[in-house]
Formats: sequence, C-alpha cells, structure tokens
Amino acid sequence: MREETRLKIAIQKSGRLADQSLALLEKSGVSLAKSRDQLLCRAENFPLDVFLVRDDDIPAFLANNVCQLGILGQNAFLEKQALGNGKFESLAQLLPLGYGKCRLSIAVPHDFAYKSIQSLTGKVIATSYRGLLAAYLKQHDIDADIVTMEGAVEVAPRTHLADVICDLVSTGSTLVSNGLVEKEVILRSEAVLVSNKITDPVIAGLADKITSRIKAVLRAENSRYIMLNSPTASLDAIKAVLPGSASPTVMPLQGRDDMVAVHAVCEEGVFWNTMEALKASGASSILVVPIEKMLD
Ligand code: PRT
Ligand code: ZN
Repeated sequence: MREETRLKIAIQKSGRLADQSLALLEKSGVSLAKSRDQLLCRAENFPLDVFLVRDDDIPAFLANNVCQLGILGQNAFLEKQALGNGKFESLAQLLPLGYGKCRLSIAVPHDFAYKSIQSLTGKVIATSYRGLLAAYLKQHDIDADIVTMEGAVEVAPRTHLADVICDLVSTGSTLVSNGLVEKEVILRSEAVLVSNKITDPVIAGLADKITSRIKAVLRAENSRYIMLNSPTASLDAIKAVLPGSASPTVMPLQGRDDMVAVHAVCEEGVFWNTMEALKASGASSILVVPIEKMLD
C-alpha cells in the first residue's frame, strides 16, 4: 500500500514562538498528540507532521525539503538568507503571523555621543545578526567592525568587547537595565510562515489548505461582531464610525419605527473609544463579541 502523502511543517520546539505557533496550528483545526519531547508530532486529523526544532535550524529543514512549511522570526529567516550564499534564496515568506513582534536595533551606551549613523564609523559592534547588520552598514556606506556573539550581546560594551550593540528589542527593558539607548532600527520583525518551492501537487494542495486556514484564523482574531440599536435618523452617522465594516445588516426592531438593530463584522480593532464614538452617535445596547472562525 502506498504511504499517505503528508505535509511537514517545522516550528520552534521551545522558546518565545513555541506556544503560539503550536496554538495557531491547533486553532487551524490540526489536533496534535501533545508530547513535546519528540522531534516529530503527527497530526491526528490532517495529513500533517510537525517537526519541533530550534528556530535557527528551520531554514535548513526547508532548504533540504525535510519540511515544506516553517514558522520562525522574520529576523532569523532574513539573517539566514543574508548569510546563506544563495542556499535559502528559494524559500519564500507566505504570511506574517502577528506574534513574536520585535525589532533589530543598534543601541549605544548612554554616554556615547551619537549624532547619526556616521557616529558608528570605526566602531566595534557586537551582534548575533552579522548578515543583516553588515548589509545595513553597507547600505549606509559605514565602515565598522562586527563581532559575532551568540548571546548576552547587551553586556558587550560593559566588558569592552564592543563599543555598541545590534540586538533584538521588544519592550526595551534589557537595554535600559544595561545602560543602553536604542538609536537605529534595522528591521521590524514578527513570526512568519515560510515555505520552500513545493513540487508535489498533493503536498502543495495541503500547504494551500493550511495556509488559508491560518489566514482565516488570523482574520477572525482581528475581527469583532458588533450588535447595537440605532435611531433610524442616526444610521448614517453610526455606519461612518463602524471600523472596517463595508455593509452592516440593518433590521427592524419590533414595535419601534424610530429604531433599528445594526449587526456588523468589523475587521479592524474595536476599542473603548470606538464604542464611545458609537454611543455619542446615538447607538445604544452595544455588544461586541469575538469571532471564532471566518471563511468567505
Ligand atoms: O532554542 P532556539 O534557538 O529555538 O531559540 P532562541 O533562543 O534562538 O530564540 P528565542 O526563543 O529567544 O526567540 C525566538 C524569536 O522570538 C526570535 O528570533 C524573535 O523573532 C522573537 N523575539 C521577539 C525575540 C524577542 N521578541 C526578544 N525580546 N527574541 C529575542 N528577544 C530577546 C533579545 O535578544 C534580548 O535579549 O529579548 C531581549 C530583549 O527583550 P526586551 O523585552 O527586554 O526588549
Ligand atoms: Zn535560536
């Protein structure tokens, strides 16, 4: 009997992206046997195998077609491409996933007289992102030395290993506690879905299916269903305030000629100030509910 054709996806085994990547697959309708100790997790209800690996290894898994899809930080993906001598050129980013947000930045000690990027000329910069940093310096025509460090980049200036650093920043608290100030943002990054060139049509079909399910999950997560009552006379004003909603459903309210019920899917953020603006436009009984799934 021919073995079933299965799609393979690589995600981070443990670390900042691990839980959300697994949760995203589960929300996309893939149920996984929960053992995290293994390298490989088979989905029970979808022809999909999930490889749990280090994020740095994901581009190689794709380039060698061990897996066809992967989830990793854009920073890690672009760094591999920058240093890969063409090895990772055929890999493509399919979709930003909205989590793992950070930036790759150059930061200097607070007593460093930084005026512009020219201030980096002749300086030593510590980083784990040699490829992206070198490209950025070249683009700005700056001649500086790069020291590659695998971790603890932020202590390099204090230990006189480097003058300044280039590292990932999210809240900025690591920089502050090391007396460093962010000066240049080289890249804004988040987790991305990456794929290799898929030649098998069955695998390509499975990859398309999972990708569109992930898209639908992300869209639903960003959307809200709003229900409210509106004076008929205020309908236009209320429609104008509803965020990212093309055509709301308007229904009569029994026994009321002057009021209607309005239901709408809003694909942009619905915040307290949105609700306050709706109320100020005449809306009442405003309900905002999350949407679980969405498919056009
Ligand atoms: O074991 P494995 O190799 O898989 O994991 P890892 O240790 O290489 O990566 P991990 O789990 O730390 O990060 C995975 C991905 O998360 C990164 O490639 C980024 O895409 C993303 N990410 C988002 C971050 C951060 N935010 C982040 N803040 N990765 C690292 N940091 C570090 C940063 O290097 C610095 O040390 O957090 C510190 C700064 O954080 P703040 O909040 O103090 O600014
Ligand atoms: Zn890593």
